[in-house]
Amino acid sequence: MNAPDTRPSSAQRLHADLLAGKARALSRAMSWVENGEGGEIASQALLALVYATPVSQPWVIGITGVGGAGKSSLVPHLARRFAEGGARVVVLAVDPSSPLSGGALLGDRIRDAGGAPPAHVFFRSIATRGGQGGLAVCVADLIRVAAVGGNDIVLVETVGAGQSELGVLDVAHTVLLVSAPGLGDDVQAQKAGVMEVAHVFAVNKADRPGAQDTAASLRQALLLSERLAHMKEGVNTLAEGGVHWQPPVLSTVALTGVGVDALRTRLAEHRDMLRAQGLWQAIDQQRDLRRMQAHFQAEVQRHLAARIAAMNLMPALEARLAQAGANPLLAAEQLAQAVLAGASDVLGSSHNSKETST
Ligand SMILES: Nc1nc2c(ncn2[C@@H]2O[C@H](COP(=O)(O)OP(=O)(O)O)[C@@H](O)[C@H]2O)c(=O)[nH]1
Ligand SMILES: [Mg+2]
Repeated sequence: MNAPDTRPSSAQRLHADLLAGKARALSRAMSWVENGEGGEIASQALLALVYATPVSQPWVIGITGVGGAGKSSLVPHLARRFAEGGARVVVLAVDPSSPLSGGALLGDRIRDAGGAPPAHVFFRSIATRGGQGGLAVCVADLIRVAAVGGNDIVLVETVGAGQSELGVLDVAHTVLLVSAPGLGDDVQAQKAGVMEVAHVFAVNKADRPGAQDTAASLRQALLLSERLAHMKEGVNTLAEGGVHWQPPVLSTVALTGVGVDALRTRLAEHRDMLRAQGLWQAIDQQRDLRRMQAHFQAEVQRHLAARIAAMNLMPALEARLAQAGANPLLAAEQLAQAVLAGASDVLGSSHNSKETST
């Protein structure tokens, strides 16, 4: 039979395997989406298929806090608890600076976290800083891949400093801030704006001296920020409605798993609150909106680059820049005008003295 056109492409096959929940398909699909490992065209095709697949969105929990607080130690405990409750769990570790976030090591840690390794926990460390759309876009794509793979919960571990990490937290429904005594991280967290976005606080290393003080100062800072958040020009806005969630501060010992059950319970309460208040979908929609914006920008750039090439504008611009006293900003503005107008003569006609004087 001669029907070569009807054979599924490699992207279609991988997508089908992902949907069927086949072993290794999730890992492969993530490599394609994160690094373009399937080749640029096939990887883009896979991503398009992934976004075209109707799926229920997983619960995304962002886990943040300064390095050394115990995030990577805590995450396997949480993943295990959720998996034992019947959920399929994906862990994404976004910490390229730390060799501790390596997938193999995380796998070891979940085994260390007690008993036999639970089924349905998948670990993945994200090594890149994200491609064109940045880290948050990369994570959003991987969450969607996880969703198509039939996963219910995605835990995203990220160091809570810097804009790109804060962007990653935007994709989460629930944000857990992990701190520990002796790191001074309550102050750092406030600086980075993480305190404002966290819903649940864990003071880890509760076996260490100073844990009580860390918890107390966190509670103090939360009370203060809550009061400020609801005060607008001296008026308390809390009464005007709006959802009230009092972020709990819990103690954990990631080395032993003490406090993890309570932590899981409070996280689930936050999830239930989001659902009950109808806020759940808004977060997914926000993520899709940001994803659309990123793709829109990439598309515009791609089209413009193609148009610039077709209009053959660069040689003239480069020649102009090579002249003494060239103005790169002016050249860029003229290029933009020319490309947007689709008129290559903008470059020549709108220009002035310099050309005529040479
Ligand atoms: N004493 C104590 N040490 C802990 C606890 N949790 C983690 N650690 C240790 O703290 C260090 C940093 O932990 P890690 O999970 O890598 O922190 P991360 O950088 O936030 O991911 C490791 O040496 C852990 O063994 C805890 O509850 N108690
Ligand atoms: Mg870590």
